[in-house]
Amino acid sequence: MKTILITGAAGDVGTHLRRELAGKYLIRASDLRDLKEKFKGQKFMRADISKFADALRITRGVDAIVHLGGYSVEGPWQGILSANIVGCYNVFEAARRNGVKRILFPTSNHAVGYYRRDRTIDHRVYPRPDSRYGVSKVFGEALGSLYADKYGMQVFCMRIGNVNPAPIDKRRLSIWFSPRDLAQLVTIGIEHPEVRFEIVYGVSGNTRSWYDNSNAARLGYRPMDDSEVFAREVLAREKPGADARTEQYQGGAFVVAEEVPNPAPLPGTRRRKK
Ligand code: 15L
Repeated sequence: MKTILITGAAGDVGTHLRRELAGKYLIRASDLRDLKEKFKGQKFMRADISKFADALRITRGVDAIVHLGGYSVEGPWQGILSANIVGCYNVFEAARRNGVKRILFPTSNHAVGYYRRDRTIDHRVYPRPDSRYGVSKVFGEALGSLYADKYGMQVFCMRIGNVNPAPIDKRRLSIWFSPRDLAQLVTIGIEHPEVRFEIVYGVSGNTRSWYDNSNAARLGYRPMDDSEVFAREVLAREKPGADARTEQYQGGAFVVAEEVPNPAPLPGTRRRKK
C-alpha cells in the first residue's frame, strides 16, 4: 500500500479527504494544529512547513504528497508569504531532496477568479488571480511546472472549487466539489501513470460549471455528483450580493476582499480626496 503525505490535514478539505481515503492508502497526516477527526491507520506528524527542516522530516519516505497546507482564503500578506509561498517552496524542494516524485497541488478557483462568469475556461487559460491568496496558488502552479520540467517530478495541480457535502450558495453551484469526487480526482493524481505536469479543475460534474474540465476527463475523471440536485433549495435562500463585482466574476467575494480593509496611508503620503 502506498504511503501518502497530506499536509494541512486538519483543515476541512484535509479531513474530507482523509475520511474518503481511509483504508486505501497509508496516510501520514501533517498539520500545525491537532487533528479534530482521526481515522484508523493514519499517522499524525506535527509540522510547520514554513520551516525547511520540518518539510524535510515529513516528506521522507512517502510515495506521493497532497500539499493542502497553508492559508485557504485571503489574508495578511506576511501570513500568505510564509505559509503559501515559502511553505510551498519548502514542500517541493524537500520532496525533491527526499526523492519523492509525485506531488498533488490543490491550487484554487481563485487562481483564475477574475474570469467573468459568462466565460467557460479550460486548463490552458492565462491565470487571473483575484486575491493575494490566488496569487500564491499561481505561484504553486508555476513552481510545479518548474519542478516537472527541471527535475522530472510528476505534478498534478487541481484548481479546487469548494469542497462541501452540499453546495452552500449560487456561486458554489458552479464550483461545488463533493468529497467523493475529490477522492476520485486525488486517486487519479496519485495513480495515473502519465502525469508529468497537469492542471485540472477540482469540481464535480456541475450543470452550471464555468469550466471545460476536458483535461481531467482525458485522465479518466468521471464525477459522480452534480450540484443541480440542490439548485432549487440553494437559489431559494440566495440573497443578492452587496457589490455587483461579486456577481460578475467567478471568484465572487474574493474579488473585493482586502488583506487589510483600510490600510493607513504611508508616511509622507495623503489619502486622495474624493
Ligand atoms: C478556496 O480556494 C478556499 O480554499 C475555500 O475556503 C473556499 O473559499 C473556496 O475557495 C471557494 O471559492 O468557495
